[in-house]
Amino acid sequence: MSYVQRVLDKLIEKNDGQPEFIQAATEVLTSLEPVIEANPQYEKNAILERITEPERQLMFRVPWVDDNGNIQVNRGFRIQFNSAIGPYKGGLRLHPSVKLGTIKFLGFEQIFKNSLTGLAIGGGKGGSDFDPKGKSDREVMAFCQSFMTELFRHIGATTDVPAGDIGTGAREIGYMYGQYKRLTTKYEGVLTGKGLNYGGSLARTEATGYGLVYFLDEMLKDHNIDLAGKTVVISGSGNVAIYACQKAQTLGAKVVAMSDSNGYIYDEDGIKLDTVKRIKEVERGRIKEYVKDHPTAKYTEGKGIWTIPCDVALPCATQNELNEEDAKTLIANGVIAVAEGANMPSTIEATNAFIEKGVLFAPGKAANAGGVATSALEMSQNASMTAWTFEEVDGKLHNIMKNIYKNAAEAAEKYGHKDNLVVGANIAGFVKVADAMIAQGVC
Ligand code: NDP
Ligand code: 2IT
Repeated sequence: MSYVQRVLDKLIEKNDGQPEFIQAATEVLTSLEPVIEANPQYEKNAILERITEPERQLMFRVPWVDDNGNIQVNRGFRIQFNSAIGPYKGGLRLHPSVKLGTIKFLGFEQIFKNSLTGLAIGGGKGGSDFDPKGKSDREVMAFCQSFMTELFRHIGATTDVPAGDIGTGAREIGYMYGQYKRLTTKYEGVLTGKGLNYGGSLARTEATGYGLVYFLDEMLKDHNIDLAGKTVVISGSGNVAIYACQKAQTLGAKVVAMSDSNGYIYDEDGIKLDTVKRIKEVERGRIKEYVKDHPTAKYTEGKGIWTIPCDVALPCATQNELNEEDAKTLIANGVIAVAEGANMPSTIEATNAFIEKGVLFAPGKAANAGGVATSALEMSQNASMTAWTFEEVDGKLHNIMKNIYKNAAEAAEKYGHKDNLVVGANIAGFVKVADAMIAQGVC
């Protein structure tokens, strides 16, 4: 039995009830086969056993008082997965579906993503099963303060730097930053995605979505395809989806659909992003309200966004939102490219279906790395007590995304899987971390 298979079997045995983590580990480890075979030092140094075991996993009680005076209890998580190439770095997810296995899969992906950025950031992730939806600002603040009251002792500007993810935006980061400062008396870059008037970086809000489209554009250009004039479908209508839509529209594409967890809108004239931004960023409302402003658009309750014919699909909501059947529908409708804004939005079967049919496929850990890369730029600005212009940050982001594409494409070709960016991204991300682990000895 191969080294990869032995490690995977053991992981499955040891991580009962963590299907998403097993899914992510299976995808990564399987695609590393060629590099593992060519480099026996990885097995000799037990790199796969070590890289799949978090350095530290924190789980804690988060009690807070709601607006009716009742005590609520949530569960907090922070997984400090790998610090071989830099301080732990990764977002905080606030969503009722969050379990230990969710954070573990996200933290594991983050190791390779962060390595791909070329910057000095290790892998980590955290969050809670707290649901910010429908809560008052005061309730969100009470939760965030309680969450940070435990988390603060485990993080720091050169130790572990959390950021946003699903359910965690500027409001939540602000409340958490205030509490960190109060508990530690330190004004430091311990969180990224901060407000612009207290250490945040210009272009961080836009970075994941913009970066996704920069990566997509690079991949299309490499195959002599122009994004301008293409029809695009984007799932989700949160931070990543909104700025992916903005950049795609700027580059001349026509975005015709967006969604939230209740349903999707289809606007054949092209999505009016100002309306989506108002509903989502200002009113914290539902996507169905879009049709009130634009009655020719259509709202459909439930899943089904992938049945809309398009040239480019950008899944930007959540994990496993695009399954094999969705992939077959997209392929039958002529999709040319799929680029993942979310983390692991395509199931393994869906990914394989795209690759087998020659659909250009950009895996999340490469395509959505612009967010964390810009977070690392925010850390640099905080450490040097400077602030760069929007153009400076955006220019660096653009270059980083071009480099990630180039490195992933070259690694894929070098190991005999030309154009397979799943293999290429996993290998390119892995090698840097694995070599650093070997250099640092058994730890
Ligand atoms: P937001 O909270 O801003 O938006 C999430 C969007 O996805 C919302 O439209 C939400 O709908 C939808 N969604 C979330 N969970 C589900 C679900 N279980 N089923 C259906 N729809 C769902 O989060 P982000 O835009 O920040 O994150 C989106 C994805 O991108 C995540 O996978 C995240 O990990 C990933 N990502 C984020 C980065 C960032 O910088 N923010 C960086 C890299 C990746 P609703 O409002 O109805 O819940
Ligand atoms: O999944 C991700 O890369 C993020 N949610 C962003 C993490 C970060 O530290 O900016």
